[in-house]
Amino acid sequence: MKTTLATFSAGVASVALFSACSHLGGHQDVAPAAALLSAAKPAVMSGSCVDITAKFKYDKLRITSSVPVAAGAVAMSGAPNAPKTAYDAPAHCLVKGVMDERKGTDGKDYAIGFEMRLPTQWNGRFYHQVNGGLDGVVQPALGALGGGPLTGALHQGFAVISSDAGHNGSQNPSFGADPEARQNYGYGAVGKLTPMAKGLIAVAYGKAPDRSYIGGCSNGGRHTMVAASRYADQYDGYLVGAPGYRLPQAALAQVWGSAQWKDLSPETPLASSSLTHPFAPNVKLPDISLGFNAQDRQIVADAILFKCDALDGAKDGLVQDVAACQKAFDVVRDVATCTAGRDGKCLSNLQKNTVAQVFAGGKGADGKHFYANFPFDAGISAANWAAWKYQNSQALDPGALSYIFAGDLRTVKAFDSNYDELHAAIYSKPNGFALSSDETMSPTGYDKPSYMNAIQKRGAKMLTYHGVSDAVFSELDTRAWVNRVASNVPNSASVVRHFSVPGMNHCSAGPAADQFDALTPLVKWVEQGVAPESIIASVRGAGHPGGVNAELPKEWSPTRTRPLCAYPKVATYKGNGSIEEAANFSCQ
Ligand SMILES: [Ca+2]
Repeated sequence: MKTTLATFSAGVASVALFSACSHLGGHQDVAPAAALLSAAKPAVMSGSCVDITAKFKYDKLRITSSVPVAAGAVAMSGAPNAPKTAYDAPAHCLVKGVMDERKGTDGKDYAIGFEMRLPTQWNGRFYHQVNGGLDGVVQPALGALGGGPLTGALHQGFAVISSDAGHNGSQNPSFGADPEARQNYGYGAVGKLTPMAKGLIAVAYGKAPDRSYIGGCSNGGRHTMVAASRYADQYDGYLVGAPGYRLPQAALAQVWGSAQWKDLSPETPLASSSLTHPFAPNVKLPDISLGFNAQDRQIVADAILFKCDALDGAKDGLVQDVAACQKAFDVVRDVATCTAGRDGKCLSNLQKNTVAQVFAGGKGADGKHFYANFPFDAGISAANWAAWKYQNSQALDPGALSYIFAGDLRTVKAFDSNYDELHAAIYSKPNGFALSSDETMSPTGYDKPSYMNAIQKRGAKMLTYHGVSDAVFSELDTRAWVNRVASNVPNSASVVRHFSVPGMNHCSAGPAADQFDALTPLVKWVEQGVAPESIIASVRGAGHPGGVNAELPKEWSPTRTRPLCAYPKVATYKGNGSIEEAANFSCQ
């Protein structure tokens, strides 16, 4: 890591020099420093909630309700008895509506359902909250941020929109049969809602948003990255969490992985399986976790920590130096091999080879990898890691490939698929569709993301974060994308900064400091020109108002904090002071 770091710093220094030269008339190939976007100015809502929506007219829009909401805690989801926020949301106007109501080619009714929450006292900013999974549900437009729900964009005074991305029905992928619904899920809904939302804001406050942001995690991170490639003129700040920016490829790696785990698992009668369907708890799934069970995963986590924990200067249960750890750790070499049965300290050669293959991103008969490799990290021990590898890989990914991700409609089942054919289908154009699944779902030109030049030129910024122990979307894939930006955009650290979250699983959880607000530093970067070097994160220990993380190691302080460092820097222990406090670490 030290060598990489030195190279990186030298690169930044030389770009800075060239930029200085460009003011003197030379080196026009290097982008000039972007103009600083002015700070948003607050405003107060003009008129009542009902008045505003009555005044607002927009093509193919139907407002279904518009009601004032008093300041106070609000429900965090639409589920009955959903928990409420730990904070008071400001007084706001809640507008619900639909756009583009139509009949699909499959005969079903479609629309882009949304809600907007417009605070009475507005901070002058718009936040497009893009949601996770397969969308299909209008999640409350709170602009929730990482970890426990301690803050959110609405709480901070943003006007927030959230949508179902153009179809109704969470976790039901059948909308993929309709080309427009598939396109709306890929990118179209964000494109159609954005000008409408800005128009409603203009009516509500007498001015359009001064600054606009978009953000989400998982599929929401994907939406955000896609928006940067397709709607670069619409947003000033992009908050990208755990982006599934190659969602079809990741889903294929998941389905392939499920078959590898099954091959490792002793046959278990379905009736006695302890694995259940994540969305239908009464439905049992073949228990493919038995071949690499919780104890086995802890063995690997311990071996990773043995090799990598101290590389950042502190044996604290967190592997901060992710890159160095990938070089230092080899699962086949560094985990003891069982000579008899399981003894709680060893794995069989077959187990180790399977883990290595799955972490390599899967591979077809043609030798091509389906997806990125995954980093080894201590969060492999956690429940969320297992849920993605063993449950969602059987219950979610096959359906998504069948209807949305693998070109033409087909039936993909867990365990018995033709992987090479599926892999090719991701890149083929299905009958009746204008784009391949890869083109529909992914940022345009993500292999050479020169579109980030446009973002840079207008002074917009992108902040990415990703849990290193994310089991479905690889943190190394996000690093690879950031590295490709660096190859295509001069002084790329002036437009994108990435923050790894060691130990964290998919968007939250795991043995990690997973509570942080990345939106505030993004706003400061966009509107004040202060580039984030680190973000302070905390664990959710006993009594934490954002909800306790039950998987924190017992020896950690329940109030531990850590800096998340801008890649490629690493949070490094200063050598003295409590290892429970962020102040005793620096980004090196
Ligand atoms: Ca450490």
